[in-house]
Amino acid sequence: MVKIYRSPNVDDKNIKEVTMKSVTAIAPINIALIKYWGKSDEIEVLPYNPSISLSMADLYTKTTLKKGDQTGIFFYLDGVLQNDVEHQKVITFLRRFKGFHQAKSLIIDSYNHVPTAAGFASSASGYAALAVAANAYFETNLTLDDLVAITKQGSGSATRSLLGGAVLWETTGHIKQLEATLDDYEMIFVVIDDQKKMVSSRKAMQHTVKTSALYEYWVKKAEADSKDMIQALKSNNFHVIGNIMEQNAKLMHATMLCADPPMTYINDLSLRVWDLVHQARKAGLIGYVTMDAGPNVKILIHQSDTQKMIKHLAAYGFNQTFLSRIDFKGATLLHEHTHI
Ligand code: 2P0
Repeated sequence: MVKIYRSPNVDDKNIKEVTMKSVTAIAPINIALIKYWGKSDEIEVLPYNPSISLSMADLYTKTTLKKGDQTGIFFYLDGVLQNDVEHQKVITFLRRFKGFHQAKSLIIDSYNHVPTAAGFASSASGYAALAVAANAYFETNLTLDDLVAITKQGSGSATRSLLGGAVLWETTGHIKQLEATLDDYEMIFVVIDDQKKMVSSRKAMQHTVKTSALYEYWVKKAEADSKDMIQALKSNNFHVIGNIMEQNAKLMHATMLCADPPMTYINDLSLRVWDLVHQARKAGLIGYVTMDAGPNVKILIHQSDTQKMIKHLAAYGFNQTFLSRIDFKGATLLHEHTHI
């Protein structure tokens, strides 16, 4: 049976529908070079330290908003009508757009263009695409700052998916695109585990902030790393970018390991891949590793070296890999159709 989800406060007599159209937006996922790990303000969703990410051109979410035939809010992800919990998340997010309350019928149709069973979370691209689509659908004409303020309520890292290239998310909550030449950069994603993560990043970062003996040091070091990364990106120094990225990821995971009780997303296979990339580097094949809230490994590399690295990993049994180039557009409105 199909459930009907109604937005609250709908007054049938007084409905001004703005919804005679369909809008579609896409947003890239992003991979952090300098990680976001902990909120100084849980309500406003402000990060303790600045973070910097690269948007990914080939991994994205595409979301269409359109009027449905039935009364209610219907949220589909990859063609599947979502459960109550997922509907509530989306409705809570969309309530921040003026005009949402007046929508008596709305279909949210979202597709994650990330290889299936890859175990890569796409909440960042999902909320960024939804924000940009909703801004057009409800004709709210929000500024980038306003969009950031809404998007971070969905997921902090989603703010960085609003822009392309290298993106800085500051502790004040603002985002900006950094000066960087990244044309020949690529990211290899090595699939270690395709299962949903055991502990959500939201919970894991709260636990780390509260209990990790390393947390204060993490914040200071991430601030310094951000400054150094901004310079390295500006001068397009691949080795410096890669080294800072690797050190920063290690410190984030070490900070989690120092939480009480300790926690980690790294497993023995992640470490094995990390080691293989190091061995390759010693032999002159240069790639740098980062990891997020899961055991999968990402490798930043020049496009000309990608196939060699993939072969090297496959020789040791790591043959589930996929690639992305860098995205330079950020979240983008694709089309807007008005139906008569
Ligand atoms: C990042 N991660 O900078 C870090 C590194 C995961 C590891 O941002 O609580 O989903 O919704 O703001 O943005 C994942 O955390 O967390 C994340 P919330 P989010 O990419």
